[in-house]
Amino acid sequence: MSEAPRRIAHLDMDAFYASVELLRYPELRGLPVVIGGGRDAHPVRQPDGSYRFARLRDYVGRGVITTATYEARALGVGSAMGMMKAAKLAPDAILLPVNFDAYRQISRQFKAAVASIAPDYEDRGIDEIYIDLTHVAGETRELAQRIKQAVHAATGLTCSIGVTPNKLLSKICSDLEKPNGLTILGHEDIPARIWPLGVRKINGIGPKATGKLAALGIDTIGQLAAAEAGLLQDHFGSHYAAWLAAAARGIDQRAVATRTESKSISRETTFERDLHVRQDRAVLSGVLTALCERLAEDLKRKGYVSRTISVKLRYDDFQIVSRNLTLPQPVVDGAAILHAARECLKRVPLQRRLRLLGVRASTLEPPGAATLLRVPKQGELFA
Ligand code: DCP
Ligand code: MG
Repeated sequence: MSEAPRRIAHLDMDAFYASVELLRYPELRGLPVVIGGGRDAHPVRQPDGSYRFARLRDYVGRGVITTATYEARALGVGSAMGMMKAAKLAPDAILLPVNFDAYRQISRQFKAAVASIAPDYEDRGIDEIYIDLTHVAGETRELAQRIKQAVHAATGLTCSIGVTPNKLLSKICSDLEKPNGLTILGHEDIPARIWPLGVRKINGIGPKATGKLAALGIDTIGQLAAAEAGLLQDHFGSHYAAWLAAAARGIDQRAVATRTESKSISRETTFERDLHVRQDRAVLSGVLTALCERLAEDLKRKGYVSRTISVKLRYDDFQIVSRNLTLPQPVVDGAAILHAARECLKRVPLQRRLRLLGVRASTLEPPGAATLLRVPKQGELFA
């Protein structure tokens, strides 16, 4: 059975943890920087306002590097290397501590940016996703560029994307032109682009299998594709041998495991600083309106109307409250969602500062079942 060709993207953020740190310390751009220090590595604010940064050469301990900027990688240091070993290669490199909260927040932001263009994606962890572009309109290169721009606009960071007929090839390709790369290829490009690469580039061939293959004289993916089936079976068993042979030919039927059909759709924002309902009314009002508009776009794109709108707040003490409102008629446009969200807000205490604001649409149904509720423009928010 032949299927319509798929268009699968793999997106991986460039030097992710390090790039997030450079957003906070832009003066470090262009320098070798490694992430992985503990509390000792916290930059110290100087009287003149600048920071004094820890250097790798001063590090003592058994910590390992989580990631490094490309400038540091040029000196031979990188993920999983012991820091004292790395210090011999790059003594002047700047050392920063990990800050997972920041990475998680940016991770959510880049995924939301992708979802605004291509909602079907598979989450593969903090800095990578697969995206199914098969049914997204647009020419492949233009679409991938648009996704890269959306990620950059949302986070200030660059990513690299591979687009091919399947996940296996896309995962290889997103790495080929890092950083800020875009690699698009089809099955016909495999001999020229994929076969010269080392077998280790295939996700699923680890260091052990790489060593065993090398002992058989198989170093490149092309050599693997040309290997005798019997030879592979003898050394790897029939199951893994069959997978190796298929992988080397760029064959992979796995589906992009998008989140299961959503029973609700939500949008939320964590603020840079905690906001006060009165002093920051204008900001909050703008944020709420924007969240409702984006939620409306999500609903329209996914082809739903919603009968229940909820708001979620997180206070500065991290307590979360939510309120919902079930409507007599389903809504889909931003103004109607905003109206419902404001009704919900009237029922939550608003004395504390807010860290997060979210809006959710649930009780989803296809449009047409009922006439949509339209609401005239409203005045004050957070009234
Ligand atoms: N990471 C880690 N330990 C490792 C490898 C990675 O903690 N051994 C963390 C730090 C990375 C993040 O995961 O920033 C993403 O891993 P990647 O392999 O995608 O590496 P980078 O994003 O840092 O660099 P690249 O530009 O090569 O993707
Ligand atoms: Mg990455």
